[in-house]
Amino acid sequence: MRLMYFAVPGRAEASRLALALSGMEWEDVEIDGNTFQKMRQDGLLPWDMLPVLETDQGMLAESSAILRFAGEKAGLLPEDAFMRAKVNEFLDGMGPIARAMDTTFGIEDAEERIRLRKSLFEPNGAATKAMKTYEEKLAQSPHGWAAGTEEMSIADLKLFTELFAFFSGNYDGIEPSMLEGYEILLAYHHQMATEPRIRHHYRDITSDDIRWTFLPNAFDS
Ligand SMILES: N[C@@H](CCC(=O)N[C@@H](CS)C(=O)NCC(=O)O)C(=O)O
Repeated sequence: MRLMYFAVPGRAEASRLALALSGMEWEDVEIDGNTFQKMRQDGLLPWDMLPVLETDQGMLAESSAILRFAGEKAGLLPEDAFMRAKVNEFLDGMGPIARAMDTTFGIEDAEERIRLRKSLFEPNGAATKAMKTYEEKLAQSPHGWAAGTEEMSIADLKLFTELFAFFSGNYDGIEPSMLEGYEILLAYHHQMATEPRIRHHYRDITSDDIRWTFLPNAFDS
């Protein structure tokens, strides 16, 4: 199988993690802008977007669908139907923050882009609202996992990779200091980053890598 996405964590990192933890054979294919346009023109993208997972049964699109597929193979979905639905609820519930960020990508004027991104983290901003909601859900979770599961699930892979990647420096206007005061999220970061499979996956990542936000002590200072 081949997972195809741009050379950033973004909407593919959770699936990359799930694929890695599944033990299946797969290839991580980084796509540049020209290749993306060509794939689009050639009709290779079911919904005209990335990520996609090329499988021997055909092309699978939509990051959450790919994550569910890879997560199932990795044993990262609960057996109980209700709890599996709660995991799906969490994946879908994370939509607003991603959509809010999406509105900033096409803005060419850097000042305006930065202003808009910072506004997402103001008291009534979409990012603030989402982060408070995540904290509430984590506080209610019996084992500290995102969707209230007994074990780590794909909801955790998505929350951990998509949320903390915002603070990597890759998105101008968003800084690690914006996490200050979010003690529950920071404790959750520690829980995820030190989870043995996650820690092992990122064992070769250094602090100058775009994935530094997934390292155990990333936000200590
Ligand atoms: N709902 C889709 C959204 C995918 C999406 O927005 N992909 C972006 C990259 S993160 C993309 O392909 N953008 C290129 C474009 O729209 O031209 C998913 O979750 O996979």
